[in-house]
Amino acid sequence: MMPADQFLDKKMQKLLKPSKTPKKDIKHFRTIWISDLHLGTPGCQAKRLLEFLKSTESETLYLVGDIIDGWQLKRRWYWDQTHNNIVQTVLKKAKKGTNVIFVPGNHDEAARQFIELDFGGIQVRDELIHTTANGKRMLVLHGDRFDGVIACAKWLAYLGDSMYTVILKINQVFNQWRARAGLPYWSLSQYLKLKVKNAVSYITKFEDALADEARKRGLDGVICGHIHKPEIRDIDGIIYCNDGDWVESLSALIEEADGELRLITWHDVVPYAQAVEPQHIAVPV
Ligand SMILES: [Mn+2]
Repeated sequence: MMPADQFLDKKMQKLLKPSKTPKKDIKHFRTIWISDLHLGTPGCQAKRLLEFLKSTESETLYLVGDIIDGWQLKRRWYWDQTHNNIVQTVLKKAKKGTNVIFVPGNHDEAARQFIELDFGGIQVRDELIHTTANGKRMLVLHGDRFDGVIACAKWLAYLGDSMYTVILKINQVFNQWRARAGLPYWSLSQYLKLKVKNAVSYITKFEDALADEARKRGLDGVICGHIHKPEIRDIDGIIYCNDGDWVESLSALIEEADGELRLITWHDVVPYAQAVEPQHIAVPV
């Protein structure tokens, strides 16, 4: 027989285990696209992402780049249990029959050497064409190749990366001061991102470039990530979709059984989501 304390221990462990999403609350989709998770940085909203992964199921799951942030990990190691759980959850999905496809981005470009290989049921691909249930042919890629800053000068992007780290530090101190003065949290990095990158024209140029590429190839649309701006819109007859990110928007692109493409956020699928907004830490695209 089991000693009483050991028995109680087991009981307690069971009670303390985080509650699983009940089966009836799991949302099913034909396809899910997520990108820009930036695992390996404190900016990744890992808990929310894990909740999202556990609350959804799909025939195919695309990881559209910047999944693990190699740039940041090289500089400073940040990896906790939640980050492990995310990787394990994705591997488990692959094992249970979800078609998992990983399209590396610029922050996980090290994985680009494994393109065309399969790992633990995960297929690594540079880009591919997804055909929706209603026959739309969509180009799937991360999108950094069409980002002027990154394509022209890699060192400039690296510089931007360390700039953000500095900005984060300043932001922390600044907000400690604001908190003491009784003022609410204000995101300096968000403000600077808008100013420095001249965001509107930058984003429009990016979106147009991707739509052009799809048009050139005779496709119906494009699905990408990279700029951390979730979007679905028609650009001169081309469907432009961006699945957003898990640093700021906590968003995913999904395909319903009938082929309809929609953007959803963590709020839409996690039934026990609290109204508390996560605190955002900027991560460069
Ligand atoms: Mn990127």
